[in-house]
Amino acid sequence: MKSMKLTATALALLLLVLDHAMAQGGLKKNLATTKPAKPAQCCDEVRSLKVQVANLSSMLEEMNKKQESDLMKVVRQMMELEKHNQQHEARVTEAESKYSEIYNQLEIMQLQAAQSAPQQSTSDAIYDCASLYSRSYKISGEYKLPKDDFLGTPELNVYCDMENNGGGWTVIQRRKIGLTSFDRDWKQYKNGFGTIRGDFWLGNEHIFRLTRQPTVLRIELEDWEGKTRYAEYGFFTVSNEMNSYKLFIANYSGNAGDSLRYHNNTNFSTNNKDNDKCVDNCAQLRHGGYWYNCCTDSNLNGVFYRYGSHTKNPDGISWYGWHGQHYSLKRVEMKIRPQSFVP
Ligand SMILES: *[C@@H]1O[C@H](CO)[C@@H](O)[C@H](O)[C@H]1NC(C)=O
Ligand SMILES: *[C@@H]1O[C@H](CO)[C@@H](O)[C@H](O)[C@H]1NC(C)=O
Ligand SMILES: *[C@@H]1O[C@H](CO)[C@@H](O)[C@H](O)[C@H]1NC(C)=O
Ligand SMILES: *[C@@H]1O[C@H](CO)[C@@H](O)[C@H](O)[C@H]1NC(C)=O
Ligand SMILES: [Ca+2]
Repeated sequence: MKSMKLTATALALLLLVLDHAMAQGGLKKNLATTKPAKPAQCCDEVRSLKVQVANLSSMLEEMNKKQESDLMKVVRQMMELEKHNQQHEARVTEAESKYSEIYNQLEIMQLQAAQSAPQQSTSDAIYDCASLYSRSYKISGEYKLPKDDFLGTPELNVYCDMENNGGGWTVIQRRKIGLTSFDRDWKQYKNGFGTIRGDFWLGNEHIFRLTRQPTVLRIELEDWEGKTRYAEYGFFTVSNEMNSYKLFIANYSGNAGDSLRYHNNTNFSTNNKDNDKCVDNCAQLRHGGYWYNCCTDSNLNGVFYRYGSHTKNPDGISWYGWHGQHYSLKRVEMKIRPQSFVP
């Protein structure tokens, strides 16, 4: 664009010079009436300038054509990329549904076993994956926790990790597919959303109930290079809704950094409920629901950015203690287990 403008200016200048030369030619002509001279010289100059103008005009035209074709090339490349992206998403969705099918059969068997098991006393109650584990359900997958009148808990579908780090883990959050939006309101964060084998938030109300007994939180992270890190908190609980699901954590260990500490003792915020400690609206800025302070040292419910765009935004799925604020992770899992659990 710039070079085109320059050329246009040059062309204008040249035309000015041409004008000037013509004027001078005219003057010379006037003089010629009194004093005979060589009119051929002036006309040669004008002719050569005219040729140069024609030359410049054609160069300008050529440049315009080239720029147009460059632009078309970029547009075509962008369309190609977009198509590629869509194909990728379709493959991910397809893979997810295949995965679900495979596990469906196994899951039904697990559910039947869990539900036909007799419940004698409260200590035998199935209220999380740890209690299923101690009843010898040691295969990871989706389970249905029965309604418990004594504990006042409703029926709940959960994903149990029965294999990693001793098993008995109830998964409360997962990010791995990236098609489910986590920019949701208070009510959705309260009751939970997403698919239990894919990306989901279990729900603040359920997390509150599950963490009434002393609970351990384990956070597993994976980056786009396939490396993994973890952060574990020996103590984790959230308050009830009246107290805005306020977060308490303690006793960090791990290799990812203590990036939830900054969020300790803060209320939960969503895009329609600003409970953060900031003049800004952190949930709206970071596009998620979380225990926002002012605003983040981690943003595990942020926006899922795919490889290529994962380092460009401040509202991604970040854990500052590992990759800083501008790196959106590829995979996250948050899971809980009673402190008293013995593998
Ligand atoms: C314009 O002039 C340059 C050099 O003076 C020459 O190489 C080129 O071929 C000319 N272009 C046209 C279209 O006449
Ligand atoms: C943290 O760990 C210490 C040492 O194991 C323990 O005494 C303390 O009770 C733990 N804190 C919480 C809040 O669980
Ligand atoms: C958290 O929420 C409670 C009520 O839900 C409120 O009393 C308290 O001041 C809030 N704390 C902060 C730090 O905003
Ligand atoms: C969180 O705050 C509590 C006090 O409310 C404190 O005991 C605990 O150590 C803090 N946790 C971390 C990880 O700093
Ligand atoms: Ca605010």
